[in-house]
Amino acid sequence: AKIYDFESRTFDEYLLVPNYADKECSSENVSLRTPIVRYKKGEESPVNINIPLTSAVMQAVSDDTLAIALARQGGLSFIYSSQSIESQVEMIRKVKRFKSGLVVSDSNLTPQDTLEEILELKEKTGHSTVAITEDGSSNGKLLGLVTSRDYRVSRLDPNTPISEFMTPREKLVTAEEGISLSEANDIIWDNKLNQLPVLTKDGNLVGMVFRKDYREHKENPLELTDANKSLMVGAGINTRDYKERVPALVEAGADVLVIDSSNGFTEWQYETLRWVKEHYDGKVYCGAGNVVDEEGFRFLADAGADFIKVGIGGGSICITREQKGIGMGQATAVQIVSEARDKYLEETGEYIPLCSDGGIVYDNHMALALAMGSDFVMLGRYFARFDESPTRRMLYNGTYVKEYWGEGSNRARNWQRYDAVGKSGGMVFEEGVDSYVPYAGSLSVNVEQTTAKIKATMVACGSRTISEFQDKARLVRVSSASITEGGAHDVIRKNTEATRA
Ligand code: MZP
Repeated sequence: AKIYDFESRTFDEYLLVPNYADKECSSENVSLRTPIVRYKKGEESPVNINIPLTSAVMQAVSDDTLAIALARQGGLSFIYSSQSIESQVEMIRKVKRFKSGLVVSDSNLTPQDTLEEILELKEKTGHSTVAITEDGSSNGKLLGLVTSRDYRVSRLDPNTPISEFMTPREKLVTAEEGISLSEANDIIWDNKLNQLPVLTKDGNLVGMVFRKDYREHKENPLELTDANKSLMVGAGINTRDYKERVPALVEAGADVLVIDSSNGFTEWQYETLRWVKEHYDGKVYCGAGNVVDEEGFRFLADAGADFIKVGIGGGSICITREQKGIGMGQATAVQIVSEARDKYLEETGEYIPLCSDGGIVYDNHMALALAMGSDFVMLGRYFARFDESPTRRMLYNGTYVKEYWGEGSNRARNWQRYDAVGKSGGMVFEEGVDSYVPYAGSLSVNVEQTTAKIKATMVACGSRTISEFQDKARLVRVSSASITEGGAHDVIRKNTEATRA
């Protein structure tokens, strides 16, 4: 056996050392846009996301609802593959059908109608938000709004009348026709809203401005709504039924695929990647993984992977290291693979984005993963905590939690991910656990706070783009004594609930 002469380490064992930052280096000037698929040096990646956050290929995390919420923030979900091809395709379709703006014309819905009718309308039109007017017509007086989050809260009883979960008009901030986007922006941010209905003087709804529309259309202050743009969505695939699954996902409009597996250094992955690349003449993008070393990276890079996921055994619900004794500390894995990626770029002129997958607990870990060479991160536990994740919210020992289980748990039974087929055709032992995570509210509020922290870290390191951050970052290892020094210490905390996030 070869025994490496270094220890593998994780994010908590590193800190970033500030670089000089000039006055121009401020959060407003930081861009978190990042490439997600392979590109030639000097060119642009054909697929980019606006924030470096993707959601894990997991039943408890990435369904169509979470995918829509995350895409609206500029990130990307990979819809889970441990479900039938038909239901995964349907989720992709729902994301692609989603219209980020809303004006439901002549929906005929009034507060007396029931949730069931709203759900039917949502299904038919793909709208995420429905306006309820007095007479059910688009010219009628606006009485309130129902957003997709409301549907989820109320989905238990389809007979609930709309009025019970509708946000009444008085609670919405309205603006007269012709408001500029910068004015709308101020109202939205001051009132912590997600959307701002735009009404005529008579109270008729003429459009809707969403938080994200402002950012995208800053230069075009008269544009009020963005009704028909489709959102980006990714999809997980496996190395068993890809010949049927991939064509169906591509047809449904998936923007990028990823082979979901706990270990990517296998002939299974090679065959799957080659099939996708050859079958679609390189026009369908497919990531692969997971790997933790140079050999694994090279293997997948040569096989044609468009991005490569790094990480084995670090996931919060993962017991692979305990069960099989394989893996590597996440920070070291990212460092080693990003060095291999840079070497590959020098040799071939092709840049392959890296995704640090699993084990991210605090927001500062995301910044560290980027500094160490990842282009984006993949998160399971982080997203599972939000309203939009597919799992139940419940009270557990007096606090709200949401359920979160691993793909290798008996609950998910995703044997394709582990290439572990027993005699009976399923998993022989578990590699993941079934658990709860603390409920944390809405995705948009949390993601905004997280991205604000990542930007602040980049500013402290004198960087305005992720690639500048990767080049400039200087990191230092910390002793366990200095980890203690880094938290609040030697004081009596007033709020004992407060935790680092
Ligand atoms: P985390 O964000 O919860 O720490 O980790 C999420 C990642 O854990 C996923 O993206 C996936 O790579 C990995 N995962 C998913 N299920 C299991 C399991 O059951 C697992 N062991 O390790």
